[in-house]
Amino acid sequence: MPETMYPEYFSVRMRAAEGKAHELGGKHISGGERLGNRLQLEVIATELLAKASNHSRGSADFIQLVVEKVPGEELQFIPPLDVSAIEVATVQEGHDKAKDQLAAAGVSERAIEHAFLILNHERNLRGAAIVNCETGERLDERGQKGVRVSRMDWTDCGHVADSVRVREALALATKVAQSPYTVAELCWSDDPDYVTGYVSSQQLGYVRISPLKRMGCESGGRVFFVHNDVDIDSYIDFLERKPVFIQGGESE
Ligand code: WAQ
Ligand code: MG
Repeated sequence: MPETMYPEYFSVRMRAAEGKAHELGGKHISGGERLGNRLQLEVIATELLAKASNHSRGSADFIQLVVEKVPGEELQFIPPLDVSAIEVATVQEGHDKAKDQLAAAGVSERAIEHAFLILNHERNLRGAAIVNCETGERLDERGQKGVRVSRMDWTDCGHVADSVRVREALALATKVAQSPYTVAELCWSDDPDYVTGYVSSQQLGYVRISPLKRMGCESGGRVFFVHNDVDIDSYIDFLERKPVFIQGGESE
């Protein structure tokens, strides 16, 4: 089939570190992954550079931008997960709520405890850890790097009523939940000034929980809980390479 039958789309990825590049031991500051057409490239690149700058985790002196054309025929359009919110008085209560939600989604106590250990760790991953929902075993072999989900974005980049952060997180969670291997996700930010986190799954939707950590804390990350029968290579390939647009929804 001639390529021109599909509109051209590009994946744009950013990673920023302080001190030196990540692979040389620099401190992870910020990352971002977007999707857009040729006309949107400059705006997206500018937005990602802005995201890397003035960051609460530190001052980036290594920033990498990668632009890659994605196969148009693989593009998928999906609606965002439904959004709900739980407000609690303390971080401990937030953790309890998150654990309840994860258990309801079918994640074992062992797996939940391992995930909290990973996210509370002072040395963050800069991507997600993939954890078996029954045994709690970490399945990816990416070490500190983890797995970065990319090639997802909103179709209507134009209006940003909610914060950019919430839209980015909802897009990521929606893509992750789309895989039949995903049982649930747990996330809170590694940014010291952002204490809201979430638990998400196809069934639960996107459940914001605040607070999930204390102000000033730089620990955070993401854990994707997967079924025991996961094909880990194809799962990681889906997370990193499948282009997905999130379309519509009431989250505005
Ligand atoms: N793929 C996999 N893991 C990622 C990705 C990605 N594309 N982006 C971030 N992470 C991991 C990584 O370990 C980061 O350290 C961690 O998540 C946190 O990233 O509804 O802001 O961008 O109010 O700091 C969630 C709540 C906010 C939003 C999450 O995450 C809301 C947030 P951050
Ligand atoms: Mg962050």
